[in-house]
Amino acid sequence: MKRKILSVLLCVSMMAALTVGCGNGNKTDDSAASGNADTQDQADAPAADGAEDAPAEDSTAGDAAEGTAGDAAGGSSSGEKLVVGFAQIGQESGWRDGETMSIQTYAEEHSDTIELLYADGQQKQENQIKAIKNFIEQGVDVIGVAPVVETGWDQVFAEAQDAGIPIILLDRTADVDESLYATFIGSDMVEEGKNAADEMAKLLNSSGKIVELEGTVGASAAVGRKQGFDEQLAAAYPDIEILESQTGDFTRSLGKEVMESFLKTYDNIDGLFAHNDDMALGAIEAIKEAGLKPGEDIKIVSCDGVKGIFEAMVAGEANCTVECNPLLGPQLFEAAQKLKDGEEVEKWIKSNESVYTADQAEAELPNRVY
Ligand code: GYE
Repeated sequence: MKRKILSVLLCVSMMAALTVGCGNGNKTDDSAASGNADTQDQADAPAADGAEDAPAEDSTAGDAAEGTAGDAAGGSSSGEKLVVGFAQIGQESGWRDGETMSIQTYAEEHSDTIELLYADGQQKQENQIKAIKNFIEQGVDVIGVAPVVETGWDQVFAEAQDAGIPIILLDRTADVDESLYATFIGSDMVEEGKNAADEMAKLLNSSGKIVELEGTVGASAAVGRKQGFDEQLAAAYPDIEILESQTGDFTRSLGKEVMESFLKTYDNIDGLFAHNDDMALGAIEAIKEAGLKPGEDIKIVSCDGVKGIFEAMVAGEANCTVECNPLLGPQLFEAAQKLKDGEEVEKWIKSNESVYTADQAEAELPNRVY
């Protein structure tokens, strides 16, 4: 009896972890916690909190996907509803919470026609792979995945292909043969890196010493942004020197930590390029704690366009953000529906985005939704 209760509890907690992606952590946007209509009750269950704080156990995402898919796949691929399994990376940044919110909100608003199975990979590729395998077992119509790193996807994507389930890559690319995925929906990371270099050059009058905080090692968003930034410096701004470049894993806490060590090593830093705003926000704290003025003593350019960096720009503590649009929910489900209906989709569905500087921040801040 006791065992049965325990297993029911476990199941509820796993389902909660799956459906709400462990909530939105301690990030800013409350709406990120909203799951689709059918799973909202589970999201509200007390067990969801437990799941949120649970250590990143390897099996969590995979098992959770199994737990919920039974429910959701009830009408599933053979039925009327579009059933999409989405293997999210985790909750490393405000940007990612914005993307999760966009996907879950769209599914919730279209719950009469859409069923979303959501898995939070807690930053681990193995969890994302487990979730994809579970989606295949459940026979979803389409699988969406934001690949945490570029490599290591061939086998599981081939399994999906064998099962006749198209793969949509969201926001990050995977280093696989083009035949293994249907489309990539997201930004041009190399372009973002180039834009960041141009903005840094404007701030430094094309000359100075800078440090770089890179994103997750092996993630396409980090690889592309670095490539674009380096290429543009080499091509147009030979007098800007990168003193050191290190990963901050796209998180605020590591951004702060690595910036602290940069500040201990160098006393001549003119600028910081951070691959995302969260790391820049962490670095701003480190710069202030070191007695310097972020945005003045050290110019700051980062990518994403989250609310927090607009606030920092308004406060004069950051200089520029190269926008990267996370609100990809509508495009994800539109493409998935087309694929279910056997229609063609473009191989790369590009996002439209801008560059914002500090002088535009106050006017733009009220418009930011993530
Ligand atoms: O810039 C970063 C997030 O893959 C484009 O991932 C995305 C990046 C985004 O964690 O903040």
